[in-house]
Amino acid sequence: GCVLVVSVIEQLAMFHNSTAKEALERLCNYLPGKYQIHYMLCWYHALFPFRLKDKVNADVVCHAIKLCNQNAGQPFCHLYPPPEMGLNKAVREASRIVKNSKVLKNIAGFTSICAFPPLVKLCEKIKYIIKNKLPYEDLDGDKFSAFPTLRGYHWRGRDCNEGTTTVYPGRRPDNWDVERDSNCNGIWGVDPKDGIPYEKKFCEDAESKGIILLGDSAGAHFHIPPEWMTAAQMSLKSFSNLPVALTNEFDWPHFSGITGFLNSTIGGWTDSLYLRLHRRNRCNHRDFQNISKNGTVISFFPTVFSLARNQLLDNPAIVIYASIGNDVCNGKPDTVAHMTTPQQMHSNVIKTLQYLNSQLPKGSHVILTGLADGRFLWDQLHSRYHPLGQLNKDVTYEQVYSFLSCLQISPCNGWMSSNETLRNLTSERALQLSNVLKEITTSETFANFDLFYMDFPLEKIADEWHKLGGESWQLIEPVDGFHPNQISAALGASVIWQKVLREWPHVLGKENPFNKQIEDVFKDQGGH
Ligand SMILES: *[C@@H]1O[C@H](CO)[C@@H](O)[C@H](O)[C@H]1NC(C)=O
Ligand SMILES: *[C@@H]1O[C@H](CO)[C@@H](O)[C@H](O)[C@H]1NC(C)=O
Ligand SMILES: *[C@@H]1O[C@H](CO)[C@@H](O)[C@H](O)[C@H]1NC(C)=O
Ligand SMILES: *[C@@H]1O[C@H](CO)[C@@H](O)[C@H](O)[C@H]1NC(C)=O
Ligand SMILES: *[C@@H]1O[C@H](CO)[C@@H](O)[C@H](O)[C@H]1NC(C)=O
Ligand SMILES: CC(=O)N[C@H]1CO[C@H](CO)[C@@H](O)[C@@H]1O
Repeated sequence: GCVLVVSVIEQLAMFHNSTAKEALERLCNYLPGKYQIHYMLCWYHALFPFRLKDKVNADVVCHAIKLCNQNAGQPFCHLYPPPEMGLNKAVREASRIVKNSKVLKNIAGFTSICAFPPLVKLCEKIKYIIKNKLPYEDLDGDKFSAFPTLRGYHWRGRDCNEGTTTVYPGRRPDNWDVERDSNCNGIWGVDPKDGIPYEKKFCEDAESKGIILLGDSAGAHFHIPPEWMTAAQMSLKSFSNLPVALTNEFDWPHFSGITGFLNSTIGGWTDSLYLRLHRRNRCNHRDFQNISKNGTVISFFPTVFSLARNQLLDNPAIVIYASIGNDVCNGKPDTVAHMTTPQQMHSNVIKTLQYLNSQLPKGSHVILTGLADGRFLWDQLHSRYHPLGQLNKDVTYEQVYSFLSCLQISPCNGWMSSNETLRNLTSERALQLSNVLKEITTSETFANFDLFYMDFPLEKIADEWHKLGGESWQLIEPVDGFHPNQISAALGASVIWQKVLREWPHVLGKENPFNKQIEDVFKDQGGH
C-alpha cells in the first residue's frame, strides 16, 4: 500500500514538474471529500522531508518511514530496480533524512487505514459483510436488501419490500401477486379488462428461473481502476467511484458476466447471463444472486450457506459453479503444497452439490465450469509495463509478480511466476481438477437439478476479442495482472450463453411470448 501511494505521489510530481508536497496536495484534492483529510495529512508529513532530487524511490521511502520492513530471514522486497548504491545503503541514508525531519512521530502508529477515524465505521461494516457474505443492511432478514453496496442489491436482486420476509426476488408469486409484488419482478395486480392477474397471465407458463453464481474472486470481478495510479491520466474524476469500490470490496458484481445489470463505468460494456435470461423472459426480473468466496474450494463449503433459495416457495435456479483459479492459486512460498488435490476437490464438490440438492427447488440446473489455464497471464503480460511503470518505463508485470510473491501476497504464485516449470505444474493441476469436475457430471445425479460441465472459455473469449480487433493482453485486469477484466466478463457471458443455448436449451427456459406486453404495462418493472 505504501509503495503504491508513494509511487503515485512521486509520479504526479514528475508529471507536473512539481514538488512532492504539491503532488500530495493535488492527489488530496482528487479524492472525494470524506476520505482525504486525515489519511493524507499523515502522508504529507511522511514525504515532506524528501525532494525529487534526493532520488529516493518508493521502495526506499517506505522502508525509511518504516511502513515496510524486511523480516529476518526474508528477502528485501522491492518493486523498482534497486538504486545504484544498493537498497540497504539507500534506506539508511533516507532514514537519516527522516530522523532529522522531526515531523514523523506519528507515523509508527500508522499501520492500517482502518485506524483512521473517518474509516473506522466503514471498516467495521466491511468486516461484517466479508465474514458473513450477507448484506449489511437487510432489515427483514431475508438476505435481500434495498441498499446497493455492502453486499446489497449490487450482489442479489433488490428487495422491493424491506420489512417483510415473505417478499423477495425469486419466489413463486403469492396468490398470483394480486395484491402486491411478492417476488419483486415488477409484475402484479389484475388486468382490469378481463380480471385475470397479470402474474398468472404473463408468467404462469414462462418457466421462470433465477441465476445464481457460486464463484471465487478469481473468476469474478475484482477490479482496481488503473486511473487511480496512472499519474498522466489522473484527474478530478478519477476517484469518483472510490466510495462504491470501498463498500463493494473492490468488486463490481453489478457489471459482471453472470449477474451484471448496470452499464459498466469501468471500461468495456456490460453483458451477463442475468440480462440475457431477463430479456428472454421478463418474469425473471431481479432474480439473481452472486455468492462468491475467495480462497479455495476447501473453504468454500461454508459460504454456500448464504445462498437464499426456498425449495418449497421459490422458482428453480440456474447455478453457475465457477472454480476458475483459486484452487491452484495461493500466495504461499510452497505454493504447490497448498493447491487443492483432486481427492479434496472431489469430496468438497460432492458436499457442495449435496447441499445444493437440499436447497434448490426441483427443476434447477447446475453448471460446473473448469479452471482456466493461467499461463495466459505470464505469456501476455510479463514484459509489458504495469500502470505504475508507464511514466518512467521502469516497472513490468514480471517485477510486480515477483514483488507480490516476495511479500507473500500474490494472488497466485503458481502462475504469476517467472519459473516456467512451476507455471506448467500449476496448469497441470488445474487440468486435473477440471477433469474431476467433468467426471462428477457423468457419474453423479441429483434429484433436484441436472448437472453439466463446461471448460472455462478463455480461448473462445480471446477469439471473439481478436475478431473485434483487440489483443489478448487487453483481457486482463491491468492493476492486479491477474483477474479477467470487464471485456472478458462481457464476452464470456455471450460465449457461455451461446453454448448453453446450443447444447442445453432447456436450461434457459423458453422465450416468453408476453415480453412485449409486460414491457407495455410495467415499463422498466421498477428498475433494478
Ligand atoms: C520544472 O520546474 C523548475 C522550477 O520551477 C524549472 O526550472 C524547470 O525548467 C521545469 N522543468 C520543466 C521540464 O518544465
Ligand atoms: C460476485 O462476487 C464476488 C465476490 O464475492 C465478486 O468478486 C464478483 O464481482 C462477483 N462476480 C460475479 C460474476 O457476479
Ligand atoms: C445502458 O446503455 C444503453 C445504451 O447506451 C441504454 O439504452 C440503457 O438504458 C442503459 N441501461 C442502464 C441500466 O442504464
Ligand atoms: C511447459 O509447457 C509447454 C507447453 O506444454 C512446453 O512447451 C514447455 O516445454 C514446458 N516447459 C517446461 C520448462 O516444462
Ligand atoms: C521452479 O519451480 C519448480 C517447481 O516448483 C522447482 O522445483 C524449481 O526449483 C523452481 N526453479 C527455480 C529456479 O526456482
Ligand atoms: C486470498 C484472500 O483474499 N484470502 C482471504 C479470504 O478470506 C479469508 C477470510 O474470509 C481471509 O482470511 C483470506 O486472507
